[in-house]
Amino acid sequence: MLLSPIRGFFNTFKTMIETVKSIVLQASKIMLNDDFSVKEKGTSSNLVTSNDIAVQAFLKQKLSAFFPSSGFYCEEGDENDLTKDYVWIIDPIDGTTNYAKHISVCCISVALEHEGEIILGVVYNPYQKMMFEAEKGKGAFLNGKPIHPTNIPMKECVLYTAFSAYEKQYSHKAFQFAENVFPLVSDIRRTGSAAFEICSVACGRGDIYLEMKLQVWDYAAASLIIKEAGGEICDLEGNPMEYSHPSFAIAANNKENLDVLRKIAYPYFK
Ligand code: LIP
Repeated sequence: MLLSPIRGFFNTFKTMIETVKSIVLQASKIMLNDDFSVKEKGTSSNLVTSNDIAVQAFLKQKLSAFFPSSGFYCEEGDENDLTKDYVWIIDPIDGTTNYAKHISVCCISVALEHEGEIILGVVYNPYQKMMFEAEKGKGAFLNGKPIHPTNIPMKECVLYTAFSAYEKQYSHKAFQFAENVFPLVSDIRRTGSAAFEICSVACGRGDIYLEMKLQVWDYAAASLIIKEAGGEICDLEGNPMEYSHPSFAIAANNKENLDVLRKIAYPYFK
């Protein structure tokens, strides 16, 4: 396995994921500092705070030192580069609107991409001290305990979904879909953090998820976590998630619900 020399090196000290979790925990201290400024990124619903920038700079500095030949692809990116062999895909604060309004559902999301696949993912909500993690082929964990999605039918499922806050010209589709799917599920939730919602499905705190036009950094780490937990995730066409461009994301506790949700959604969003 290509990673083994790298893993060999890092096993001398800490495993790669233990080091990444340690760096994310250190970065969360910046996030928990309430003294930050807020700016708009284009529209009033698309915000960035000074702590998004500070968390991202810290993560880049520490991960570059730890893995010098790696590249970065980050939300507040300046030198984004997916051409390196190993690329860190980072959302410094997923759920920035929540963060700016002191709503405690926001996460640091760090993924490691290699040859088009996510091989390591960490999603951390410091307010609820929830550390989600996964390495390819090794299962998924919440605070060190193995996690798995529910296995219940659609009518008992809680659906996480969103309404295209950043591009409101698409919101009518999202609301039409929500109104028509609502009778087929138990209830709907919207937390404002894609990474947190997909990880919540991975650990059975909610059951299915759908969102249009997500950025890669929103779902990269969480997409590995849900797969390693035994859940499912795909795009609107039913294909595996891509990490080189924004995507539609559908996630579910099992394949049956993934296929049903996708077939319901397709006419609204195709
Ligand atoms: C957010 C996502 C959320 C989505 C927002 C935004 P950000 O990420 O986590 O689910 O609805 O439009 O993309 O911008 O806070 O990192």
